[in-house]
Amino acid sequence: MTTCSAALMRRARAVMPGGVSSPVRAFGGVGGGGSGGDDPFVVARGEGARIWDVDGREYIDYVLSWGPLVLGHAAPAVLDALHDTMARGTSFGIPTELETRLAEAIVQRMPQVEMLRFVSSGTEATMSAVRVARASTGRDAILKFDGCYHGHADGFLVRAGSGVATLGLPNSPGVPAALAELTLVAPYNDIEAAARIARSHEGRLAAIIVEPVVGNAGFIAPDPAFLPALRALADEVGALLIFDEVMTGFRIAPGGAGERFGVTADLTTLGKVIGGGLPAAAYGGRRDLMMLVAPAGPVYQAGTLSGNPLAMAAGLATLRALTPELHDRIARRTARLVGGLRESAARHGVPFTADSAGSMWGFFFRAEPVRNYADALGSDVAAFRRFFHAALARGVYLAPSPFEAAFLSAAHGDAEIETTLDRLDDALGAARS
Ligand code: KE4
Repeated sequence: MTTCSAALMRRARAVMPGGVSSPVRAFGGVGGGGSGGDDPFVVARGEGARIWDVDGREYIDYVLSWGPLVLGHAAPAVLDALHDTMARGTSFGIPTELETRLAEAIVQRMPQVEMLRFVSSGTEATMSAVRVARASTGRDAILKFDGCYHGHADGFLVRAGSGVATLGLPNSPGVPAALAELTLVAPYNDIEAAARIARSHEGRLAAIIVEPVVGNAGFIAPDPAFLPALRALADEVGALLIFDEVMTGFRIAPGGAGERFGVTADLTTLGKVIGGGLPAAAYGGRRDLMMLVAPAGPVYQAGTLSGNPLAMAAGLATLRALTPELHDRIARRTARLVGGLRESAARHGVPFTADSAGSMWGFFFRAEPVRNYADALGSDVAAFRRFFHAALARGVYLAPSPFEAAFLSAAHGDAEIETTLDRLDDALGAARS
């Protein structure tokens, strides 16, 4: 625990619940939790692949603001775009060309997104996409998957992942039972269970919503047949298929899950990368569905800062820099890191599984592959906690929870990867019980 961080966290806890603006930042998954135990460090600045805390300690960062910073911290292209944009004002609540240009950039990269609406968070994107699905089908129920996290809108806080899983909250108080009952849950990668639930609620199911690659129960890849089967199941029961790509968007393939898996969702939600580190998210998809959204149609959704020029400029600069070649280079380095970690764990005789998709990756302390949330819960969380702190002490910042994913950026060069592998090899040795 660093001294300036400790003092600042004491002040923060006096005026904010747990001293944080989002629960997972409180290190609850690794022994902290806002009670003054292993509290988080307070960050002072970031540049490229690195961050520095308020005591001057340096870390190679693999959380990257939970996904947005695919170019790294303070990327020059993003800063230049922000400087140019803010000189002309920061917000108007009036149409700007910037939001059209970012929308065109997204539509051009993701053919399954024919039209979209910007919002300011992934939560707004997923709640709005579900509203469109319910309006389009006239049905109320949704099917989600155990351990998947789609933001904190009431209906999604049912067996959710990410911070909900980290804090061991089965669901959240404050969500009316009448709403929670509309959210059906199946194990990830279990198409038989999903089909059983969907068919038993035929005529009631508005949408199946899924993380095409799970990043909120730790990193869990779909079985090859899973997403195609969900597409067929949605068509069979007359429900829409929603790919929640808030985390996977522009991380698992230049064109997202549609490109990587060859499955076309009816609606797609995006966030994180498309804001380049500023608050921006979006929902989009089939034109006939999006034309239901006000003012084109009757489905209401609005937002004061939606399409904010600064966020649009940062997102546009990010997507412009993220060429398919750069995407593939980051993906190859991610695979190199994951392969090196597997080799280290094997040398240390540590039960360990790791995987990646593009520039998104994760690991569990468990010998067998993790295919669903139950498997993730069965991993060695105590070993994860020891490893997290051993890595942090060696200048590597990993997600402070076994139920989160990790990321890479364009700023993580070969030198960062090799340094990280050396440090984490040492941390694995130190973390063995
Ligand atoms: P936000 O409302 O946090 O912008 O997005 C919600 C969301 C929706 N869908 C997916 C697949 C997501 O991963 C998220 C948010 N991800 C978490 C990290 N697991 C955000 C970090 C946090 O909660 O502080």
